[in-house]
Amino acid sequence: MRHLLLLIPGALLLSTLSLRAADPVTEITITTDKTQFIYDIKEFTVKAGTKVKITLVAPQGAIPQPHNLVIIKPGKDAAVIQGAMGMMADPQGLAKGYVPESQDVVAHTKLINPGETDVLEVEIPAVAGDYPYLCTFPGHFAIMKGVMKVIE
Ligand SMILES: [Cu+2]
Repeated sequence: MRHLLLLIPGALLLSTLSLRAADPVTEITITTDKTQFIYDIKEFTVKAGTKVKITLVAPQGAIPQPHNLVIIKPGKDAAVIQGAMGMMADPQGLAKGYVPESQDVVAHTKLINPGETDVLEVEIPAVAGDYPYLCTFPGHFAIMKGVMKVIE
């Protein structure tokens, strides 16, 4: 009995430490659909000022269309979509992943094809709000989208 009492504080301390170490980085895997231009996760929540590691997965056997994931500042999705559409006439559009150079883009993956993955590490902005994410490949952004909710 005496031994048990002595062990408990150590165990508590250890679990507190490991929770703290794991806290700042949220890991999330977002998979593109095999037949539709959609993500399996359309909303997730993270704390302002932390980090999120997003693994974008395009499954094997999906229809041969490239996808990316572009995180955008609140309310700026229309502006970024307009920029992406402007790149359709740009011979370098595909090479640039159809991601416009814009202050409104927080972070983005590269375009990936079926069977590929890309990992994106994002420093979550300090400002809370709804950050849209979408695929900027032409024709996809209308439905291939979600929201990263940043909370205080
Ligand atoms: Cu797409």
